[in-house]
Amino acid sequence: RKPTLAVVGATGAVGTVMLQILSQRADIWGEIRLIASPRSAGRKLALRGEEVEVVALAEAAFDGVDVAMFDVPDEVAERWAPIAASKGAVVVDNSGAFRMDPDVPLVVPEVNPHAARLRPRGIISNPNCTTLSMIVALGALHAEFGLRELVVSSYQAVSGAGRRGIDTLRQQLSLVAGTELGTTPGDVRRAVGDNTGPFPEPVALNVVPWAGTAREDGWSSEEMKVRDESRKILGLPDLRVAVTCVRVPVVTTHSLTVHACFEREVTVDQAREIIATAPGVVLFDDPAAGEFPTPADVVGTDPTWVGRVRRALDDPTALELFVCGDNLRKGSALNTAQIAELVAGELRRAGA
Ligand code: 2RA
Repeated sequence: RKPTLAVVGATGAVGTVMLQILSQRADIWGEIRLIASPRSAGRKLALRGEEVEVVALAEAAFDGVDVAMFDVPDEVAERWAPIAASKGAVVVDNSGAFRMDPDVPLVVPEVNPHAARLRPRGIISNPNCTTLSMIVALGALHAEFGLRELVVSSYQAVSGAGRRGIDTLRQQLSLVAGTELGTTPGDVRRAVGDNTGPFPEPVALNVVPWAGTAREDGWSSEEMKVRDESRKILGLPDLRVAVTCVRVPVVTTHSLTVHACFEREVTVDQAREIIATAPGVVLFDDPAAGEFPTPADVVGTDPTWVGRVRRALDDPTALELFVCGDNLRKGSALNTAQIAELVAGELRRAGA
């Protein structure tokens, strides 16, 4: 029997991409049950060439489910993921609720697939999209050179903040398009008014050095996630990480500049070879020909794209990189689907 999959949070920004991905990837699933808040129950969504009706989140919705993917707010995952697990489903959760729980593995199939097998709570976490947008490339370089330190800046797309983030940028762009705004202090802010949505400042014609919520000593939750999750995925609990997260007026695809320091000397040729051959990573790096990844080209694609590969000018053990990844695909839905496929393979082997 093919396993039954539940998609919880099927109507959100990530859920919508998830349904596309499930329609495009190898069809390993039997029933795929779509679950959302009672408000969305009864809606019909396109999946694998058919219309599938959404059912309301309730305990009975997990009857007979083998794997349940969750893309819901932290507090909803906190309540419902253990319920799904208690009913026998392996949960793959995309919220922040369980990522740092020592009894919950945090999995990137190209980097630490083995970790998915040890899941005492029946829950596997999917990393945050900013971590995911760089970690496949870094995992490959770490395997060869041994990572010692990371200095990272993110350039995060508004869809990281969900549909509200996308709507906010689009509305703001309609208010500033074709004007001369962006030339005097505060003119963009006045044009946009209170319409800053999930962001603390206008994001159109601007960059905002903040993502997430406030943590101790001036750090943002997003910055703490990049540090803590990178350490957990790479199995480097003491990795030194310096990170600043920034929101930019891009709809989808997070970018990062990365200064990565290694245990050994590195050469650009070796680094390029590793990046070019690592599964899930594309090297796109010929600046003289105008070739480097940008969000406008990377959006809608699956791999992590790497360009601007240079050895640090003042440190022969360090590399500089520019990395782009679609935050709704590899950054969320795709990685979740890949983890679910790992679990399905394991269940199949156990039943065989
Ligand atoms: C963001 N990474 O981009 C967050 C979403 N999880 O806002």
